[in-house]
Amino acid sequence: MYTILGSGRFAYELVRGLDVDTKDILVIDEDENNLKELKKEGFSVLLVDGLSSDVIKDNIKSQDKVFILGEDPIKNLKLVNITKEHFPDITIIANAPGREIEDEMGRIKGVVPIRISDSVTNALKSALETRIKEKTATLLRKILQKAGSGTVAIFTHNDPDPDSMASALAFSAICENEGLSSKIYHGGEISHQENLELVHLLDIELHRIEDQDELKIALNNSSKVVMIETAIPGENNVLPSDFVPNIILDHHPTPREVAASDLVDIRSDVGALSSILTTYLQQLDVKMDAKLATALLYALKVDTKSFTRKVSPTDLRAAAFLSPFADENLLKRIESPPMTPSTMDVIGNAIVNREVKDGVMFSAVGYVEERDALPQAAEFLLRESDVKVVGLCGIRGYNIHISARSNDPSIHLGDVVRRTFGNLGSAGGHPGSAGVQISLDKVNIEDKSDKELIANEVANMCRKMFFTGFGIDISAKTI
Ligand SMILES: [Mn+2]
Repeated sequence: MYTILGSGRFAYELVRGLDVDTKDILVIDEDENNLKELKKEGFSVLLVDGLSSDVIKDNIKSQDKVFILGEDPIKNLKLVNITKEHFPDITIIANAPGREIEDEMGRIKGVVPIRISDSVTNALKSALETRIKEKTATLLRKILQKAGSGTVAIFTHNDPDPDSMASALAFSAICENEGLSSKIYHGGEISHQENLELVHLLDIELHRIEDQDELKIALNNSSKVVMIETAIPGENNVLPSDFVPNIILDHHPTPREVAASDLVDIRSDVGALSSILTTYLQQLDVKMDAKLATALLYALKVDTKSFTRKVSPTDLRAAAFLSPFADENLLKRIESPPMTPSTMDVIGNAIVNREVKDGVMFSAVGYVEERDALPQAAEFLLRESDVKVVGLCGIRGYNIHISARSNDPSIHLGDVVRRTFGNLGSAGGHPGSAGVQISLDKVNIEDKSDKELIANEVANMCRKMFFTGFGIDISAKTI
């Protein structure tokens, strides 16, 4: 049985929405007008003089589910308390207009407070959002339908990450759906094993722009130019700074106004651009395949740190939509790509050479074949218990590289390495991950051909500086 106390307009909607027999619902109210309509529709109603303790005791049974839907917060709280006095284990859903009442009701066992007016506002807002999304998707389709002959040129930021690659892939699927050819361009390099694995396993075709001539050709052949996850021409992308693209899609707030001739869609409240592209794919009825769904879902996981960071309802809806299409095995293989033998060697040496002081670990591995081995090894080293910071130093070509990682939220690693190494080369990064690159010229070595000597000198210098950077005093002992 469902008992509804203090009916009003919400009760009317609720009882008609409840998927149960009309005889299983009893509405009790003091206002005859509120009950008239319901009575006409066959619901059991009870008109009372006042919602007194006796009325509640006599008309509710302990197994009932109770809704208290009046609009007066104080009265609702009183009714909750009276009902609980008689039936301590009963479930009550109560309208709690206002934060204070909501908090107070929330503390009572078995009471679920809801702010009905908020729910109404949210429903209205989400209806508006849906409408705006539909309109933007229709607008995008119109823009693409007007694209002349040529290729739609999709530009990501220089060193594309999973989110930009998956979003670019989604955009080319949209183009294909409209009967247009497209090409994805980027300027820099694709690094990180996982990213390379993503490109390789999903067979993503990316074109790297090497020089101005190539850029010119790409732009001349394009019917429309789209910027993906990069919004300011010339900043972290190969486009000229005075260029105006047709479309900009991003999910990062931009420091200044950006301009596109056809469409700008930047939603900085969404965790991954891939989620925004997923919405477009849905709205435009683009056929989803395993490759695209896997790429988008992987990107979504990376950008939201497996749904623990900056997740919005749009991201969750995208994940729910994508997961049935995604290839679980493929996803697993991208997430833990096979390691090269030389990376294994680097990890081995890094473990052997490690030194830990006050939770700070430093290790040096001398010359490395792949620069990417350093961050992978640094991440691995951070798994040692009680270690909160790792700095791993290696040499590649004429450069010293340090990959640093931290799991201590009180430390901003990027700031520390910039302070410590900034005057020798490029150094900086994020709170949890940072990097340093220093030319070998900065190290005082007489015999430049003796690689072992160089490696030792570099290790000593970096070790001393790294520990000192974290305020750890060390004697200049040789590793
Ligand atoms: Mn992103």
